[in-house]
Amino acid sequence: MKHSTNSEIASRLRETAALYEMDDVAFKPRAYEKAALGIEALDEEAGEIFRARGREGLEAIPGVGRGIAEHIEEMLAHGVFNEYERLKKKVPVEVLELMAVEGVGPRMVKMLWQKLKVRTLRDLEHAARAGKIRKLSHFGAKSEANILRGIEFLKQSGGRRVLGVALPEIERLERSVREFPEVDEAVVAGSVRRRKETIGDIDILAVSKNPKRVMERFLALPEVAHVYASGETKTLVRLTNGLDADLRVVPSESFGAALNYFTGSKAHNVALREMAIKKGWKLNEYGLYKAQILKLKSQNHNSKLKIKNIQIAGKTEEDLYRKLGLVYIEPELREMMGEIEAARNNTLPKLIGYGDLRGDLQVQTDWTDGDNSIEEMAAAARKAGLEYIAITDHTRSLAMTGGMDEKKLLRQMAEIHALNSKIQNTKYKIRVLAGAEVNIRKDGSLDIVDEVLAKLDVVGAAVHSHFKLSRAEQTKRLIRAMENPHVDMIFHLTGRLINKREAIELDIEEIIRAAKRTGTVLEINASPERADIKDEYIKKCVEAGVKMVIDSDAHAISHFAFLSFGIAQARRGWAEKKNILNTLSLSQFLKHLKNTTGSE
Ligand code: DGT
Ligand code: CA
Ligand code: CA
Ligand code: ZN
Repeated sequence: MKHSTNSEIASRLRETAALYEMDDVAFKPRAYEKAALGIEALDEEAGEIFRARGREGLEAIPGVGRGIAEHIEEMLAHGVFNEYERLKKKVPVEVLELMAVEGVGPRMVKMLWQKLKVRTLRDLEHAARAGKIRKLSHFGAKSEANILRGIEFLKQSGGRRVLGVALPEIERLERSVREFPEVDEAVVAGSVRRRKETIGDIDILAVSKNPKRVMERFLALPEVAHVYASGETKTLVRLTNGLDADLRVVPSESFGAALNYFTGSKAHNVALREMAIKKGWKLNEYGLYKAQILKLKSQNHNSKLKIKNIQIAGKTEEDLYRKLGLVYIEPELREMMGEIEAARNNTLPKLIGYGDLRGDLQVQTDWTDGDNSIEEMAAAARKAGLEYIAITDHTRSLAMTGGMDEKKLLRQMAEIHALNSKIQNTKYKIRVLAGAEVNIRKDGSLDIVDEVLAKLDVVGAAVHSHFKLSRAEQTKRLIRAMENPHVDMIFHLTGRLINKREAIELDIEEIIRAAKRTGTVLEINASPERADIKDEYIKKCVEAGVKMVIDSDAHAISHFAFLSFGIAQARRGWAEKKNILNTLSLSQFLKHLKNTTGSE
């Protein structure tokens, strides 16, 4: 049996978490869940870590303790581990597949198995359509309908993966290919390079003089589970994580043209090709060509004409755009949203850069559902290059997260002030702001009184319940929250979870007008499954002059890495530095908030 890859290990750990939860075991589910996250965030294969540094190396992975390290070692050798098999025997079903349906949790999976012998997604759909679920105790017609809706939603997502979840693994694969001795250059193209929020597959482009050897090495990678097709220049495989990957090898003189072609989008490519045709040229994945007519003198003094295509660009993307009369277009903009026109007129935005953020305004701690203390989060943020963060733990109506009430908020505020004075005397400079992620109630009022909100440096308000209100009601609810003079920003406006939960219904134009009128900032939440607000809405905010912030929504020290996905999203929405407030210094940032009486 093949060594387990990181994604296989993470899935098994996640499944084990669910299996324990079915049995109401305390603590273990969370521990396995954390270990799965730790494995997913690695930029090295666990197998390599084990080979290089043994058990100790595994135990150094965040979230992995002694016991789970042993399980990983077992998986590296046999693909499974004992404890997993023992648990799985009791409920031998496709746990993760079933739990992918929104609203279906471990306990429900167990009951569906015991009562209806549901093992797979198909079984679940059959049972729901046959009206069997509503007849179970604890279930009703409503949960049956919800399950069917969830299944429908899953089908629509069509197997597309969330970029931020898949990216670490994709980048590892990119590095592996780049390190093949015969490869001069390798880049991931396609929707991954355009940083689309979800991706259909992975397109890798490599330059080599020995494509045959490159393909052989590619097929021998441990991540490759199945080969669909393999030729000299093109190979298509399925990876162990369930994603498909495409590898193309091109000669170096075609690299720019091929990169451009395989980055897409299709519509963007088609538009470029038409521009080339209008100039009398030809554009394909090998280059931009001009036809040259050669006159060949033949012996009887009649001349023969021959057409030869001469490459006029193709080694780099920059050359290609320049020859077509365009300035360079960043991959995140290549969606036919007006970028070609803007490139021709030299009016493209100067996009916010990946190193431009100086603060993070949504950070959770162990005061509620985060893993780490305020100080640990501050230190990690500092390490991630930030100058300020706001601590924004959930407020009371989110009871399951141990939400903060007014008293607890005031206590936390005191601790934050104490921490700031302590930090001032140390070398690591970061400023911690006191904030909160306040719940917006059904009627648009908040669950923390104004007097306490007034004392916080930063207040974010968010919807965490009543997701199914009508568009008119939902819009009114949000606008009422924005009208509160203490609410500086709205967190994850639409509440969607990609592939899991649909966005709430909103009149976005009206929301943007209200944000502008009230001076409320809208958040771009960088947590991979949220990516909320989406690129299209960001562009509308840019056009309307509504300010935004990019937040990690960190619940653990490793989550500051999410910020780059938020920046990608902002770039896809044509945002410049000036549109994003947390590119500013702390003092400048605070001046843009509604309520500037904070502790600055
Ligand atoms: P995905 O994989 O669904 O997330 O989206 P993409 O954009 O990565 O699409 P994919 O993987 O089908 O193809 C990669 C790129 O190759 C695509 O963005 C543009 C280029 N491409 C593929 N098929 C065609 C085509 O039929 N015509 C043109 N002009 N370009 C194509
Ligand atoms: Ca693709
Ligand atoms: Ca593809
Ligand atoms: Zn939230």
